[in-house]
Amino acid sequence: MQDRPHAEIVRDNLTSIQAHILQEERRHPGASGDFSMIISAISLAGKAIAAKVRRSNLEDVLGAFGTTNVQGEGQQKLDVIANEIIMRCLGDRVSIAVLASEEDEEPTILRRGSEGGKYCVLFDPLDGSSNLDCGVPVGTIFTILRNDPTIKGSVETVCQPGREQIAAGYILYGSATLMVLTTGSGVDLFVLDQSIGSFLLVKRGLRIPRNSKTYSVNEAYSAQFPAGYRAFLDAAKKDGYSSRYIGSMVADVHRTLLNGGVFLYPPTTKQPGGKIRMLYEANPLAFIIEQAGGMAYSGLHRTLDVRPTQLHQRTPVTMGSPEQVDAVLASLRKHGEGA
Ligand code: P6P
Repeated sequence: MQDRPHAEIVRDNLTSIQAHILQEERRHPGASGDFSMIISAISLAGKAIAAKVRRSNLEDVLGAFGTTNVQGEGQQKLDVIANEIIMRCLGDRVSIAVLASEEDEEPTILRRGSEGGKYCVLFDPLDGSSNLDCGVPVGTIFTILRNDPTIKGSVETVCQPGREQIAAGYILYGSATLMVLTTGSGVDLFVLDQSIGSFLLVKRGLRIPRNSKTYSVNEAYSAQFPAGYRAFLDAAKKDGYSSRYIGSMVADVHRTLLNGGVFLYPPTTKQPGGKIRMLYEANPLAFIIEQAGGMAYSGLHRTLDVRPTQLHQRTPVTMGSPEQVDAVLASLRKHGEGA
């Protein structure tokens, strides 16, 4: 089947992310504008974090902060700074009930549903931050869920299957600062024009290539992978695949979104449940990949159908082009695992 063009390249108008969201909002009669205010706050946080990342080798913001986060990982100074920036940008948005961050053990309750909290925002403030010191791209990942005021606990409120997401995206701090966003009607790409301080729409309706012979995995752990994953990688090598692995999931998934292929973080003997966090890494990125025509699985389960039970739970991930993800799933089924 002929692939749809990978995207509609936007050259005619200058459309900022704010204008784009307002246009999208007009497609939903009765929209209150609360949602647009959240996306605008995330865009502001992204610009502020980008400024910090760009200057990270000039200011004392690199290296370890000296504490460990709930994941038991050493926090980088910029992890803490990025987390604070996002909290400050989102904190005054009256439509947000709960904020949850990779860096914080518990969610932050800003206001109860009865006080107007319609949404929950979850985020990984700086994914891949351990790569910062060597200039490797890092990213902010975010997702927006509806707040159900009838649910008492903040953790229970945010532990929703990924298919409930109403928006998700990431900001990639790389050679350029990019924002990729879906609100459930396809995937759009924005680039930060630093000369005017605005994220501008450059591609509308991104589509992932159906088939591309590239895999992205940390092969150093392959001896620890279940047999089905190892068999897929062995077959791929014989079938002329190339390998690309940056070690920052946002960068690896962004490349996969644009060029195709498959990103994998399988279970290992060291982390049998996988390493990638379900709620604020796997789910938002899976939503984007699916909205672009790709597939995203956790073992043999569609990632967006998994019902989370813990805020920081982890999952194995396989996401990318349909042909490649199907090949991984076939290998897992053949070797009887991945459940
Ligand atoms: P490894 C970064 O810490 C991260 O969570 C993802 O961004 C990245 O894909 C993964 O870990 C890299 O893990 O074990 O290959 O270093």
